[in-house]
Amino acid sequence: MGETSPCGVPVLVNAFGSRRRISWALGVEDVEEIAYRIRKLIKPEIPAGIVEKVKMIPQLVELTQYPPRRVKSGRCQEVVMKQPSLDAFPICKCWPQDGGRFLTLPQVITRGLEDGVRNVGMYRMQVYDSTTTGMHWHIHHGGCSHFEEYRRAGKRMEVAVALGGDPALAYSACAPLPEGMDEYLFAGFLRRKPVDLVHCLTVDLEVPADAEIILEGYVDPDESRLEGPFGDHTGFYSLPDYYPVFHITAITHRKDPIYPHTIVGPPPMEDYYLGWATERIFLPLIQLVVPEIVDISLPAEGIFHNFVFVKIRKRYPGHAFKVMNAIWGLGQLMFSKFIVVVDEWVNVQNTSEVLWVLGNHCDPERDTLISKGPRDALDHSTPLAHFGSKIGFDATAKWREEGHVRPWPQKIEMDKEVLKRVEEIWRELKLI
Ligand SMILES: Cc1cc2nc3c(=O)[nH]c(=O)nc-3n(C[C@H](O)[C@H](O)[C@H](O)COP(=O)(O)O)c2cc1C
Ligand SMILES: [Mn+2]
Repeated sequence: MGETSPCGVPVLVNAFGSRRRISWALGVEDVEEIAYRIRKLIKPEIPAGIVEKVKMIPQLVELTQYPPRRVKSGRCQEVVMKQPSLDAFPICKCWPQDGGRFLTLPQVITRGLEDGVRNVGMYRMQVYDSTTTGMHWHIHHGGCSHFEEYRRAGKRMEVAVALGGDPALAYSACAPLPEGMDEYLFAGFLRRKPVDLVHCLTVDLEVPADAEIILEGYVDPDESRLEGPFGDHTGFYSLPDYYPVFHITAITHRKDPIYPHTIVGPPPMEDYYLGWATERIFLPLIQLVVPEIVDISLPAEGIFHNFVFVKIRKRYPGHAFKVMNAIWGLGQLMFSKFIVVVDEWVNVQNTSEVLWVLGNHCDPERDTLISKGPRDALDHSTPLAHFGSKIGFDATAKWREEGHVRPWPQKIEMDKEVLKRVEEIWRELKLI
């Protein structure tokens, strides 16, 4: 995992690359523990007695302890490079046709011109030379939305980039938080400890004190440059396109920095596990708005947005279509290209089971809904960039009220008694 590069700086790659690793990175044995904490917070079981109610107060007060804290100094500024240069770091080229070397795990920090609220997003950065890079924020993302504000005002935008630090920081940078919510506040919640921030040296922004490496600089609204190609997490090269240029004004780092890196490509790669953590952690929040959703799965083959399998507790005719529409309206789930809605008994975590039910339960004409809207910037199948169609499949059992007048069959299941008897026989024969 930790390799020392020719420039002497070790590379850390694949730190998030399994369910166990991403859980450990977020300080838990299983990310479901975080989902449980969120569920408790948004739906606390208010006890009846006054004494029990008072006992709940510390749990609620805990929330107020997470906002980031400003500190005077931090390890990320132990060394200030006299001549800032990216050549000091082992920034890698990943795939043969890549347009160059890319920073792949940067926390890109900006501040809104209008509301002053911080955004931290993970947007890859192509190295053009020792002090300039690309800034590949997609049109739908927070960094780009801040940049638009600066463009309208005709001003340069200051940007800081943090590499490393508590893994909760990098995770928060790629988590689909609602616009206007500070990712470092969320990181504080995840690690149950505020994120310490220090002020930058050449820009008016704050960065995590414990980060390994900090790049400070700016983007100019009047400048763009061809970025890519890049072997992307879709499993295909994303095509070259014009993006803003990041100019570095300072680089600071720890005394012995470690350079964090990830390689994306045909799934599953490391980013799949970051997405999986999001699927688990954000489920309680999705359920707050769409409570009939029992579970959701974004299988690796679907690179997050292509396939979304949803298990619902169906209560009324057309319910599956209501859920599809809700998902298309929910934050970054708006990119969901193929949604499959199934009944409560289906295990959406098992792709094979979902495909089996989809094939059996779906009449393509009656049970599909084609919609239109924003599509992921990396999707090369849309006729136009960023805009296209989406389809939902209602793979629930159909009701008479939904126009299905024929009887609906039962799923084959063995009698419990028979299963028990067979197990007994196997035990007698010492087969199990
Ligand atoms: C390894 C990795 C690389 C990513 N690269 C990009 C990228 O180059 N551009 C982009 O817009 N989003 C990229 N993303 C996705 C965003 O980080 C993610 O959608 C995040 O929620 C955006 O946050 P925001 O809404 O604050 O902008 C990447 C995610 C990961 C995990
Ligand atoms: Mn954001």
